[in-house]
Amino acid sequence: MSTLSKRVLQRIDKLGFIGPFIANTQDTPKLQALRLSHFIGSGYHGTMNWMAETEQRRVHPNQMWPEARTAILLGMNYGPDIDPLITLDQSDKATISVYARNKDYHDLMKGRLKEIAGLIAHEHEAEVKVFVDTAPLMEKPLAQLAGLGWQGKHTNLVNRDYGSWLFIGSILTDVELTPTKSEIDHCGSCRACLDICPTDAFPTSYQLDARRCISYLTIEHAGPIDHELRAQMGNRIYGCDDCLAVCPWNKFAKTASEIKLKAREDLNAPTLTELCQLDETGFRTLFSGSPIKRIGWHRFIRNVLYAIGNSKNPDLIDVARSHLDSSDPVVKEAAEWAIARITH
Ligand code: B12
Ligand code: SF4
Ligand code: SF4
Repeated sequence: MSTLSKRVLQRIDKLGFIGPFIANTQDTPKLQALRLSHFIGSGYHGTMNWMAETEQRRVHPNQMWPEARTAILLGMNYGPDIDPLITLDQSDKATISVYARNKDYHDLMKGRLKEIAGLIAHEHEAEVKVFVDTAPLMEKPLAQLAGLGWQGKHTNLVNRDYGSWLFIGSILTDVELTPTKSEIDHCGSCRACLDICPTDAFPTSYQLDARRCISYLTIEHAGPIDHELRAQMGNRIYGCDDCLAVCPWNKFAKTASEIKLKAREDLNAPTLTELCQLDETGFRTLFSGSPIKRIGWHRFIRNVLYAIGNSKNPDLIDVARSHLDSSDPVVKEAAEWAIARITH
């Protein structure tokens, strides 16, 4: 078995990655398939049909690419430099999850992963493929196997030095590399992430019912959100960080050094009024290069209107009223709901 060259290691470091952590794809635990099957079988994936459609490819890296022998896992730190939950009790403000306060990590990481993969391909005469988030690959258990961190009770990966503010990038290759040591669970008796969840989205430790998760509801879910759940969303208009932010392992977290992942000043505490007044062009301009652009203007305004309703702030009635004649029935209903929630 071989190892990565000094040149590759230096490049990984220079490009701002944490790692490399290395796993042999054949060591992927069988339990993973059962757990994914339980997740999908319970309907926890909600309307993310792509998860069920790709289940067979997802369960094991070799189901997706039979020749893959090694997974190289790299982390990217996006640690915030302010308390990300500070706006939660400010009724005129919106809370955007930390990962979406600047550039889209998919674009940023993919380019860099390709550069490293290119070097590996050249030096080892190997085939390589790179992945960030969107491919049918279960990145978290693979990252735990390689030692990048462990899956905490909130199901995300936690690293002893960087806490939970980490994106995961993977390179699969057909060359055999010496694996690094896998990580063990360091959650102990803590259950802070489970207790803080505003929508009670954890049926039990280490399992998430995505249908109740605000991240799923605000980003993935099209159409109207269940009334009981939208009322619990507060002013979270894109994603949610509560279970990450409360983790005691973040005491050791370092703030992001990558400038494109540091929060934009204007997205730390935007007002609900200014966001609700955005027209489609304004939305596209404000969120150019941001992951928020992916959900589209209508879904974004839906989320902002739910936050306005939850604010119970009469000063926001007028701005909500401007969407009562929306051509989108979901936005129209969200405006009606918001006004009714403030006035009653
Ligand atoms: C689908 C998805 C979502 C869904 C579902 C999330 C989920 N937990 O499954 C939604 C839209 C809700 C979501 C939200 C978020 N996501 Co997301 N998401 C994914 C995606 C595409 C697939 C995850 C998956 O396979 N889920 C299926 C379940 C079954 O898998 P699992 O979570 O690994 O489940 C394990 C546990 O349940 C465990 N388990 C089950 N039973 C038991 C029992 C015991 C005893 C034990 C020990 C374990 C255990 O085993 C399962 C298999 O390993 C990954 C990227 C990827 N390709 O992997 C990103 C990814 C997980 N997301 C990411 C991020 C950043 C987020 C958010 C923080 C964004 C935000 N701020 O809003 C939130 C976090 C919400 C949360 N608490 O999980 C990052 C996480 C990075 C990290 N440090 O872990 C990833 C890895 C993307 C990336 N490349 O960086 N996400
Ligand atoms: S992201 Fe928010 S809603 Fe989703 S599980 Fe974590 S605390 Fe709950
Ligand atoms: S908050 Fe506690 S239980 Fe949750 S991931 Fe962190 S250490 Fe584990």
